[in-house]
Amino acid sequence: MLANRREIEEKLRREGRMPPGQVLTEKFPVLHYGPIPAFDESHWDFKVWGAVEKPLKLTWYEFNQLPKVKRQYDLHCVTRWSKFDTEWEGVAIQALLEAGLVKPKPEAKYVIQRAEYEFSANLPLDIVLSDRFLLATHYLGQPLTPEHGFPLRGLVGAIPGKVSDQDVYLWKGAKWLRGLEFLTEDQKGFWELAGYHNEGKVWKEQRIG
Ligand SMILES: Nc1nc2c(c(=O)[nH]1)N[C@H]1C(S)=C(S)[C@@H](COP(=O)(O)O)O[C@H]1N2
Ligand SMILES: [Mo]
Repeated sequence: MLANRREIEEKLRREGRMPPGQVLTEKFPVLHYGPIPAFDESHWDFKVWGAVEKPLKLTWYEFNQLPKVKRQYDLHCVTRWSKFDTEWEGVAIQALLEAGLVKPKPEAKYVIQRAEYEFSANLPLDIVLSDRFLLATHYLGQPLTPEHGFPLRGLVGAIPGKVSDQDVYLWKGAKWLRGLEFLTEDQKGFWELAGYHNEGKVWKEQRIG
């Protein structure tokens, strides 16, 4: 078992998929600050506002009418575990753009995810618009578990086999996501204000600010 794990880890390193300072995990650790919020469908909404042509508000029912995609991601946590080829499903931001529901203003440059209990996480707009970001509802074919963000989380991961300078640590995806605020100027999120690096790029090991 252990030998096998080492072999897999060695292979990932040889393939250049293991960022510096990371180790392989096959578990899915749970990490967050504060309690797990309850989901109440009658009060839940998903909002988009700020530097967009028109604000958007969707109920859980409406959100689930949007087309969903399946994606695989390599996840890199700043606490030094990495998990590879994880299988997710959710709504791509591109789907919101294509449906005409969200039109970023030309001056929009950043997006801050707003979650339950005032949690937030900031990212540059180009990362949010890329395939590495997903509004995730399912993991391994099942709805998210409460501790991993049910009913909706912002998820940011690396695309397997496609190492990029835009790969950022997992903290930059907000569990229990309730909205996206588009911004013209960057604003730090919860962990960034607590001392984590503002950009959090994994290949540069941007762990603390
Ligand atoms: N709402 C919320 N989302 C959050 C956090 C949090 O504290 N609150 N922590 C982040 C951090 S630091 C990490 S590493 C990942 C962990 O996701 P996981 O628990 O699914 O592994 O969630 C991120 N999203
Ligand atoms: Mo974290």
